[in-house]
Amino acid sequence: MENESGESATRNVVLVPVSSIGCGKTTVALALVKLFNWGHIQNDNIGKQKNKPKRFVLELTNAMALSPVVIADRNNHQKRERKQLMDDVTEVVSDTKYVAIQWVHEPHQLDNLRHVTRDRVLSRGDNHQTIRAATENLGTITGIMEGFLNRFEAVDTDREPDINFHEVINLNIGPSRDSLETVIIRLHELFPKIVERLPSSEEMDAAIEAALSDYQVTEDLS
Ligand code: IDP
Repeated sequence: MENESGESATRNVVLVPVSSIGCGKTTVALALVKLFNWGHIQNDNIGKQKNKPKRFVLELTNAMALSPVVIADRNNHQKRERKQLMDDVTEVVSDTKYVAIQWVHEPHQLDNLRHVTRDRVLSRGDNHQTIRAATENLGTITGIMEGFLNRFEAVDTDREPDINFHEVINLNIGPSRDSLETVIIRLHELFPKIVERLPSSEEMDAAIEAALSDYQVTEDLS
């Protein structure tokens, strides 16, 4: 991790979720947008196109011009995705600080993680572009989800590319309200000029409620 302090940073922070399907990354991102009006680039809103990773970075760097913090909403569950993101963003904005928001996938947590994420994905029914839980075969859905778990590469800050993270915020699978609070408290400590004030508990509750109810279909299956 970089030693450089974030205390004086006022912009160019990219939040990088490291996740599998259903952990709550879009929910937390939507709540952060409600509270802070930060940029939020959702991979699935880009649609299918030839060089989707480049397009994702283009949208991200455009959003960085408008907002001090931008959320790179895709799973980023493999090192090659994190490398592409950091290499391509840094080429455009050299002083970018990357903060990983990792939903920890340690072997002893996987059973619980599977249970929680399957329940969430199945209960959202057909409100999803690619996983139509109400009509798809259960095995197909769990197969797609297992694929993400099998490919998941934990953040390893001793090595490239994760050595380039300014900070890693680790989360356990659980209520997104808890994840939101953990992320905000740490960002306030890391970047006091950006997160000047901690929102109240009621403000965080309301942001999560709104995020859960406006949920828009945005799964990243690439
Ligand atoms: P992902 O972006 O990591 O795949 P989300 O889309 O944020 O995960 O969440 C997956 C589903 O679980 C969504 O339907 C969302 O509304 C729901 N969900 C997220 N967080 C919570 C929670 O804390 N409690 C109950 N349902 C949740």
